[in-house]
Amino acid sequence: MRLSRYFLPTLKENPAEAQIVSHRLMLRAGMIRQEAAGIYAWLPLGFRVLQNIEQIVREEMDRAGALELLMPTLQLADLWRESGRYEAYGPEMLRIQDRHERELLYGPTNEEMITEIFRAYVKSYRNLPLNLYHTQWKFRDEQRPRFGVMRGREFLMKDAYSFDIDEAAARLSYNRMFVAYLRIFARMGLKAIPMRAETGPIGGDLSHEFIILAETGESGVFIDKNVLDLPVPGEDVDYNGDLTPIIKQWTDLYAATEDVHNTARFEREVLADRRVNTRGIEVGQIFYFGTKYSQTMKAIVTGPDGVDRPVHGGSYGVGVSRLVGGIIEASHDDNGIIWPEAVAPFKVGLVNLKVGDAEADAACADLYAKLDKAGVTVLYDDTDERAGAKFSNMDLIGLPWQLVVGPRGLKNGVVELKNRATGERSELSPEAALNKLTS
Ligand code: 5CA
Repeated sequence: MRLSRYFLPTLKENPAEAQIVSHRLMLRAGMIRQEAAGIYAWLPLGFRVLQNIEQIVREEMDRAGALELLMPTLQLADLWRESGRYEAYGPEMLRIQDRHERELLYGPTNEEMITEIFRAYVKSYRNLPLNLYHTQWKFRDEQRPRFGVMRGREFLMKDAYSFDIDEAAARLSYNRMFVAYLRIFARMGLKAIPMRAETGPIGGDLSHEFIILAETGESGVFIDKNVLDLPVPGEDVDYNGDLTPIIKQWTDLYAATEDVHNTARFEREVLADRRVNTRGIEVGQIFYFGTKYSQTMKAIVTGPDGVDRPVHGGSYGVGVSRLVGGIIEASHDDNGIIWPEAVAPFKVGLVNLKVGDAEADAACADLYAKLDKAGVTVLYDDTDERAGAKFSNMDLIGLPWQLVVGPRGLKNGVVELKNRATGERSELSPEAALNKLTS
């Protein structure tokens, strides 16, 4: 992509309304635009990151055996009356009427709708286990939308729903999602720690929140610091095998949000020098809620013994849009964002120091074409801004690599490659730079 043809409305000044660094940097880097309190338009650069995150989540959900579908944002109020949550959900729910005065709502979550889909088709244990998911916009009329996309009113969530014949099978489904979540966040360069948590309006008694540590986070957390060094399962993890050793390893060490924190247990189980009390950002939450929805909504399956019973369910959310802010909170410096390669909007920022110089233009065109051909995403700064402004812009938007090309270097046969995360720079031939970026 050529910057001269791109839409990247960066800001020089710090926006006054932004209280935390990720919100500030997302606005300054031209990633989002606020359209109303807690409602954002995703500009091209931000949208690329959002899509990269969504894709990682998709790949790991698919690997774990979940099936993707897409449910609508609008739902019938009557569906929520069946579960009893229409009234219970309160003012956070955005209620809407259509021209026929039919009551609708903008979905804050999809337990009711997926249960309705499930009960329409699935009648037998033979079709279980089943895990269906989608990535769809949600609306929650939060009392205090804040911190940009971290606590929005409209936000993108991946939500998955599992169906099993009994509690034992449902716990296996829960474990599969637990492991998939470890992988999802690790692939984004995050250390997300599963913590025992409260279930709130979703219900049930088994739940973990996945939380990344950050001073600006909204949740207070207590952890054994050894949990930070636990290994994340590789992509060869066998989802049909026994996952309990992994779950045990991750749940044996103390890690809890302040809502469920138990001081006595913390002090008994964790040596003083390993106790950490800090804050964190909840990037995902998983729930096992048993027959809470299937009982009221009559999602009944026949077991191998011929007896009918309500299906056992769980739900599993990832805050896809919140993650964009969360990753920035975890990875930035004074100059701007530092994207982990897996989610970066482009891998390389190609900087032409002297647009109009025949040699520099030709070298950049050649590098750009070759990188593109090798499948490496490039943002090519072909504008006539001065060098200093180009550098600070590249640092701000945080692409993992900056490839700097100017007439002076070319005379010596070299270009400069800078690693955004380490700040390390090296001078090397254009071919060597290509090799490094494509290998
Ligand atoms: N139905 C369940 C699981 S699918 C559910 O809704 N869970 S949740 O309420 O915990 O939301 C899932 C994830 O969405 C959270 O972990 C969080 O990362 C994200 N999320 C929740 N509320 C917001 C919000 N207001 N803004 C941005 N992200 C949010």
